Amino acid sequence: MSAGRDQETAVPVMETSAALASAGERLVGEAVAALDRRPHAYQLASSPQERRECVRHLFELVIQCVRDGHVEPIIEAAQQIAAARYTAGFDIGETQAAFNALEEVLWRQLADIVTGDQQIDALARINAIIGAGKDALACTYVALASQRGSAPDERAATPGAAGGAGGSTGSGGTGSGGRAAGVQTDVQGQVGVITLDDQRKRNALSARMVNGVIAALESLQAERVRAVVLRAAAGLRVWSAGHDIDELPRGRRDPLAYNDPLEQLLRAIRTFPAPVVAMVHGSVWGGAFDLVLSCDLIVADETATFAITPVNLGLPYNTTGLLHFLGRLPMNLIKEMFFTAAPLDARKAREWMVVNHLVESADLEEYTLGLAETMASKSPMAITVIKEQLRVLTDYQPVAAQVYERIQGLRREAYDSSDYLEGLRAFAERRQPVFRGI
Ligand code: KGA
Ligand code: KGA
Repeated sequence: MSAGRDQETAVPVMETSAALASAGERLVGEAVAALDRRPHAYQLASSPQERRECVRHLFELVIQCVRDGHVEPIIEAAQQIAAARYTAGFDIGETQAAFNALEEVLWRQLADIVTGDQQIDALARINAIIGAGKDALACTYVALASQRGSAPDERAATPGAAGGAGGSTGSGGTGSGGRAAGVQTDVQGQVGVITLDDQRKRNALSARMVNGVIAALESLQAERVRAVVLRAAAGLRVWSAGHDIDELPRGRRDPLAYNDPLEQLLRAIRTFPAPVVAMVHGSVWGGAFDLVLSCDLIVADETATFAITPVNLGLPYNTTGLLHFLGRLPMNLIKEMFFTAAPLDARKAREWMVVNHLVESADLEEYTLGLAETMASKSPMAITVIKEQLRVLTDYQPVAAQVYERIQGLRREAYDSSDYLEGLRAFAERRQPVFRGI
């Protein structure tokens, strides 16, 4: 993950940090109490005293980040915690819960002591800091786990797949059946290529697949590649079927919450410090469309189609996701695509400037790699900072707390509804859903 993300929240903040620090012991106590009250399914590695120390440590890091105006301290600490938990054989559920409990208490405290625009700023800052910590925790853990779980790809190289002389190859997922299910990573010169390869499930973005891509991005970042191509394996007709519908919560929980693996992947791509190019052959569905739109450029061939399909499932799409669309496409196209769920074909996608380049299938790979190589030959520092500036400028949408809460309330009504369950059931039963609006 890029360590410098969310630095847009770096505004003068002495009042906030002082106000929180002065209430430190009480807030830590409340967070520990909230943590102890929560039902949990994770492994408890620590004593009550150690849990308190952990919460205090996280609290002090949050204060430091607020004061310093950047998120590196919490990222570094979260990476160390993840590595220690992994080495000791524990999962990270306990630390994630500590982050959540702390977030809850800090939000409450800030809502009490800060008002107006400053309150929004302060809440956004806490959100960004704790989000960065949780991201770093999860990504480090996943990267360690997938390094251990990764096996050499037993399959012969896919014809047409990137790789070859001078390239290194790793695998973020393991095989099943004749064709490896998962993620393959190759490096060609200064360009990394991540290949989605789960024909059986049409490259549905399961947690396993997504974590494989996140781990691949992290390893490519460590190798300092200067551009990345994200593609489906050669020969697949479906680029990706979108979020793994089997893994969507069955009601009463936000289906696209902040920590949903796909959401984590979108953030990892958007904050990746080099250009990420989506190379699209075949159909792109639902959350996979959000994924390709989160890439910096899209190159497609004439087989490409794009659909955004939450209305087929009765799923209230998340606000961050809608902002991704708003940042890239005109409102009338967004509405038509969301309201009809109809695929947009490659020619129309070009007309609407969804894709940067539409090329012949036979040329797709060479063209995309050529484009990536051109970007890889330019100044990486200038590219990184321009990408980050563009992200910050387009992502930063101050929304009043009550407006956001209202939107969440409306979304909750939809994902608590019978229609949402009907949408999921209909997909599993391979039939058209019958929506009743309740
Ligand atoms: N999640 C889980 N499993 C999926 C899946 C998905 N998104 N898409 C396909 N599969 C499974 C499917 O259940 C089947 O499993 C196998 O992949 C092959 O699919 O063999 P099984 O165990 O029955 P299928 O349908 O037989 O393949 P096909 O005839 O080639 O059709 C391919 C498509 C992509 C057209 C079809 O599978 C499809 O319509 N999939 C769903 C596309 C979609 O609407 N995705 C959106 C998911 O929602 C989402 O991303 C969000 C968050 N959203 O929209 O808001
Ligand atoms: N600044 C200073 N001198 C320049 C120059 C520039 N931008 N562009 C050309 N020259 C000088 C060049 O050094 C040469 O001087 C003369 O103009 C003719 O150029 O004769 P001298 O003393 O050696 P040249 O290259 O011989 O002419 P040409 O073969 O006709 O080629 C023309 C172009 C425009 C293609 C070539 O000169 C060139 O590539 N120039 C640089 C174009 C460029 O990348 N500009 C961006 C500058 O940066 C910028 O605006 C910002 C802020 N940015 O990108 O962020």
